[in-house]
Amino acid sequence: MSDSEDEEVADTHLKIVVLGDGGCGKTSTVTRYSQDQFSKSYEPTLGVEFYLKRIVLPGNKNVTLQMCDVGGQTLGGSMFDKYIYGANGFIMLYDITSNQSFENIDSWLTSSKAVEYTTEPHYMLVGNKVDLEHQRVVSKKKHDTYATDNNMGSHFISAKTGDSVDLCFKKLAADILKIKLSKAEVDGAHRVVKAEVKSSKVESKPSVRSRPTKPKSSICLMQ
Ligand SMILES: Nc1nc2c(ncn2[C@@H]2O[C@H](COP(=O)(O)OP(=O)(O)OP(=O)(O)O)[C@@H](O)[C@H]2O)c(=O)[nH]1
Ligand SMILES: [Mg+2]
Repeated sequence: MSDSEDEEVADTHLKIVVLGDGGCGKTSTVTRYSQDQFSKSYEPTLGVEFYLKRIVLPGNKNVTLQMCDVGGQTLGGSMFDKYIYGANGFIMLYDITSNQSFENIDSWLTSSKAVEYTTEPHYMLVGNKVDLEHQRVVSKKKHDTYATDNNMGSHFISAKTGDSVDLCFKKLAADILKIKLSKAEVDGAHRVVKAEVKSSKVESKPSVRSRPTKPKSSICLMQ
């Protein structure tokens, strides 16, 4: 084995900071991405929490993402600048069912831009909770206009189902490193969503003596 085969190429390290109002789903998003888990309960994050994930980008580029999950109550706090120091990229998260969380993106953006960076960070505007599409109050048009006006990438995700979560982080990392993702990588990144469907099938000939039947459930796959 030659020396060059022994040599380990060091991972590129990127700091990705997730910002947004309390309850919009920041912890849920990074937990989904790093551990593939989701919890329905809400425990507000105090200060900041860190998560790591190793990914491989096109060209066999090994990247370690350090994700900083910043609590929604830290905006305007004395530690905020320290949490976001040295960020390479920001995920500006809001909840598509909360107008307030979208309106407040402006405050998060202004605060994050008040800090000095050696290299200008990339920004991604991300609408979370698309599994609650029927409760959407922030229109796609409003989202798109804001992202374009502020030179941000744009995604819609669901931390609950995992829809587009991987793609969102991967795309941000690729943008920062100026790596182009292929169409197949982008299209193939949408995960399969499993939804339980209650069957409303009624027995055709109910017998008076028969016991009441429980509703049956099956798994519906959507892509
Ligand atoms: N339906 C649905 N609920 C979600 C989704 N993401 C998060 N939630 C729920 O929203 C609540 C808040 O989620 P968190 O991830 O704790 O919110 P956060 O942004 O970290 O909040 P802070 O730590 O206070 O800043 C929890 O009850 C989650 O289960 C989603 O994609 N869909
Ligand atoms: Mg949190």
